[in-house]
Amino acid sequence: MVAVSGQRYRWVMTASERADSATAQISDLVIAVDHVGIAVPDLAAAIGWYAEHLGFACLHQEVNEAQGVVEAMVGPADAPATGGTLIQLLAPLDESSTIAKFLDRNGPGLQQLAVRVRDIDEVMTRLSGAGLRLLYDAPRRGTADSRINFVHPKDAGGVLLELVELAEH
Ligand code: KFV
Repeated sequence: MVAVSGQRYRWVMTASERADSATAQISDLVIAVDHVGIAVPDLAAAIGWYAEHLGFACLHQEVNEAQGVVEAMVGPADAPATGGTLIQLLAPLDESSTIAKFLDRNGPGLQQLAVRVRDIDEVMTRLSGAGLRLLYDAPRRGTADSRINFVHPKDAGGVLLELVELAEH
């Protein structure tokens, strides 16, 4: 069941849909490319760059202490209504951040690809069952109270692949 919320399109799972997840095709559980994450040294400057050159709005900003980032979601102003793919700008909170390490090694650039899923627990079961390494044993808190996990880049063609299940607000 697709529901429209104030933030974006979401899959709001009914109890029977959740029960059906175990037998669903993986293509039924992986809904869309949610966002592409870009490591940046200066969040305000990056938000300004996307506004000036692509006309993107800053749709959400937060600090995620556990992930060591200050982040902003930018994209077309109507993306919340259409469920369109966003760009996540990720700046390090401090030198211990994974983003600080990424910037030191690679400089600014693409850090991750995030796919939107429903029932992240079932998707994790499928992927770990297929031999892919997940970074966390259980989903952790992501942007706007989403539930997230990551597939190790060495098991995903050199791409840090995030799984994100949006919150049901
Ligand atoms: N993309 C591709 N390859 C990568 C990579 C990346 N982002 N990060 C590391 N690698 C490669 C690296 O080049 C190296 O290859 C290997 O993976 C292991 O690197 O051929 P090489 O040289 O052996 P490590 O272990 O040195 O890298 P390290 O940085 O210590 O750890 C990598 C990883 C993926 C485990 C770490 O970055 C991590 O835990 N990432 C998940 C958490 C995260 O990225 N948080 C920031 C975003 S927060 C977020 O997205 C949120 C809040 N949200 O809701 O969306």
